[in-house]
Amino acid sequence: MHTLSTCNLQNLSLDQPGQTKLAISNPCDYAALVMETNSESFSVQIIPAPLPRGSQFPDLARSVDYGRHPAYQTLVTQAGLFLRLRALGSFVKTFTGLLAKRITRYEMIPYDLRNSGGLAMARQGLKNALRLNSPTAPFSGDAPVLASLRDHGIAVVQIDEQAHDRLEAIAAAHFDMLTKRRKERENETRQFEDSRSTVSRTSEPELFDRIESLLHAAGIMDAASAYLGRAVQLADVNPQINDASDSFWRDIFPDMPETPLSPTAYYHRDASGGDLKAIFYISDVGPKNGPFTYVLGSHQADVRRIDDLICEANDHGLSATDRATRSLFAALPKALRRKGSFGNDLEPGSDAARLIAERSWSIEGPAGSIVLFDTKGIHRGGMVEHGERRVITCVLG
Ligand SMILES: O=C(O)CCC(=O)C(=O)O
Ligand SMILES: [Fe+2]
Repeated sequence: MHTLSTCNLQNLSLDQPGQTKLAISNPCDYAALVMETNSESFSVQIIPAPLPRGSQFPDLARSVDYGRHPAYQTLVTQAGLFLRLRALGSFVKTFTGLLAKRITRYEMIPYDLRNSGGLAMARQGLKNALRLNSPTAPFSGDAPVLASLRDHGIAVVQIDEQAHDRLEAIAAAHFDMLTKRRKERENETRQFEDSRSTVSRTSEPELFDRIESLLHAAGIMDAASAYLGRAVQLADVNPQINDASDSFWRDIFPDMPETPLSPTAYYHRDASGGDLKAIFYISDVGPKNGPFTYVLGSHQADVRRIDDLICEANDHGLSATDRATRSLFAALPKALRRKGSFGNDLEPGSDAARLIAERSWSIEGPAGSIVLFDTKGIHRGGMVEHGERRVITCVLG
């Protein structure tokens, strides 16, 4: 496990603020750049990943043998015909829905359009299906954000204090609302989704616009477009609060309370079809505040498209680890028994667990850090042991 480190700082003044034409020769170099939004200029530092770029990465979802796993083994052998048919039916239903989502690139449709439903959303879905997106703007291939994203699957930048303070002030009312909502659910078992809310561009244009202009000015939108090979847009803005009362990452197998928490708990790949996320740290994040953690190089895992789709389908309903969901998952045919959220199921001490530990980068950093990552790489975050962590997670679709 590696934590964020700081080394050689190069201060560069650019002739044209806002441009990020800069090559990093040494992976331990980072640069301070002057960026500009429409109304202000601010500095951005690119934080180097702590390991050299990785080589091929195996498909770790395939490394779990559920037929021999202590929490699944008996469920696999006991599954009767009725349960097997029910599991297969459930899989086919989610898989069909998933295909429709993938054809229309559902996650690329901005929240406001998805939320309105109806014709506007259908039109956008059709446009996506026919690939009628505007082509990517030409972009310098040696820009450091893009280079880090390509090499490691992740790029971390830090914006200066003033730029961060302005964002925090605009987001304050939204975080107050989220705090109130979380308090109301204090006595219930909170799911991960209870820690998040969604900002609508229509109802909170100032916050949405501020984030969008920071992402543009910091070179993140350009890097994302170049990485994905199409013009990306800010699809979702999700303020998020986590604290030590969250339980989504603890008690993995609730019916087996003697099982110690796995060192790879909650590690997963997203089931979103392949987009990027940018997480803004709104509070300082130390080792106990649930730092975002990424397995460097895992974005280049050797995952077959069909296996990825199977994982995504299961992650939409069959990959929770309570006993009832495990029974259903265990009743699937062996070829369908795989998940994108497999970290809970990896056995401590396995080769996969060792590889994850070796290549994990835990991003501890001050408020104002922005973590841009490929959601198909293995990651986790928000597992707060002490205090509170505030972030704004943005989906670039
Ligand atoms: O909260 C975090 O740091 C990570 C959450 C996550 O896995 C995600 O947004 O995809
Ligand atoms: Fe995730």
